[in-house]
Amino acid sequence: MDQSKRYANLKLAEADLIKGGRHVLCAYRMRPKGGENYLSAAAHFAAESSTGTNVEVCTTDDFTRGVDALVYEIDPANELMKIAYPVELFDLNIIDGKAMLVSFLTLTIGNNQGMGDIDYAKMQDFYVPPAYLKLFDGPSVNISDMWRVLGRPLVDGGMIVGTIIKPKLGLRPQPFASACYDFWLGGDFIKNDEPQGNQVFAPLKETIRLVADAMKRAQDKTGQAKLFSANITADDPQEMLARGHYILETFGSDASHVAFLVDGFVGGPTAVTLARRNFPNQFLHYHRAGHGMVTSNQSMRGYNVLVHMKMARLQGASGIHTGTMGYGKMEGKPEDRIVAYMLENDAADGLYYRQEWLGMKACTPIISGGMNALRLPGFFDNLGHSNIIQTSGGGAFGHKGGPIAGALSLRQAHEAWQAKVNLVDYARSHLELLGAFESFPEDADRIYPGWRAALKVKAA
Ligand code: CAP
Ligand code: MG
Repeated sequence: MDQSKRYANLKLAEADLIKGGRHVLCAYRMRPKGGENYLSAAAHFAAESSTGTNVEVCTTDDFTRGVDALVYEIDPANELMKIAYPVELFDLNIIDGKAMLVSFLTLTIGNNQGMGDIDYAKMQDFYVPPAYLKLFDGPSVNISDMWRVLGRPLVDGGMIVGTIIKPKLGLRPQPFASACYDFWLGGDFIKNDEPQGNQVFAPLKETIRLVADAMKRAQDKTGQAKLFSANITADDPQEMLARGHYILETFGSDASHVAFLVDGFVGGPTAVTLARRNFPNQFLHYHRAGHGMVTSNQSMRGYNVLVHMKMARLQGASGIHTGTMGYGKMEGKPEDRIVAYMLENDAADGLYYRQEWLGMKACTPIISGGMNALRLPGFFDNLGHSNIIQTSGGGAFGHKGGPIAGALSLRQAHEAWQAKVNLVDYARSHLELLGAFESFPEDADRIYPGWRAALKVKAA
């Protein structure tokens, strides 16, 4: 059934829709099943994503038609479809009238992801009007609050030197806490790896108690504040609350040094919002493990990284893993920097829409995945700044000098970049950085050809 008469209006101008402020706009890459008319398939997609189904129903009245989602632009040759969703369609809390991301997901990338006449549809960008934006929590804290704990400037405080305790799983409480202590003697920030929690060989309550003690001893030894991001993800909200409260009680006077890590993609909006609303003083560290199933370029459905990041900022993530933009081990390219700008600026251009964040706090890019000291300068050159949380697991624990040297090599690489000194020159007077060249020779050869001769290091 062709529903384009009702669910499409190609005369609508995007500028008018934005000026009107009553529509969420979504751009999709969509291909109809073979032989389907593009506009008809797009209209059906809009119907299923708002007030309709595949046939007219007798209960539809004029008010219903007034909140139809409308296809307002199509470009079949480029598989582009844009839909305007009236903000009235989205579900709001009964407790406080605030918006919920789960409703945005259910409508804009819900049933429409499996329709018989659509080959695929993947959201590329979306625009949130002020009337809807103000109903989201947004971040309560971000990197500025971490800089405050670290005693740094609250603006441009620079890279937070971080790691992930590796191996990903398998350490019992004492070796885990010892690894934390060692890294903290050179670094600032440690996170649980995304699956670390309460495994039988590492009971959370014992591990956290030892980590809190390790933090105190590392702070005493270095005279510097240290930070820990503890994973509180769980299926049951009561479990998440129990973990969060236990962790804060155990860290006690160092509670402000604790972030809460939530595996936000697999845990979903409820897990993220539980952390955001029950622990608003803690940096909400959004780990995105699993996102690749929809965001990868290999996936033609779901949404891309840009959409994922915008959703995370709306939900109130203090920081989210943003990818390494081609400089680390995960999928990515230098142009992905627009994703970081969308997280941290008060206005930014997405792929199809300019988003004004109207003072909503910035969400901090967390850069992780195959990084080490040698890869940092190129990453910062591409991004244009170093106000990020950077976590190197292999880049710290794979350093020939161990985690302390690994941490110091990361810090030295950042110092060199800030001072606009070439890393090879900086390594002449910084042994831990020199050690990074020797620890990651393939990277060194690729990024700094001739480094051996320059630093008089013989081939292994
Ligand atoms: C990195 C990491 C991160 C991924 C996340 C891992 O470890 O801890 O979870 O990088 O990717 O488990 O692989 P390494 P992203 O530093 O040892 O690579 O940040 O892109 O979500
Ligand atoms: Mg990890």
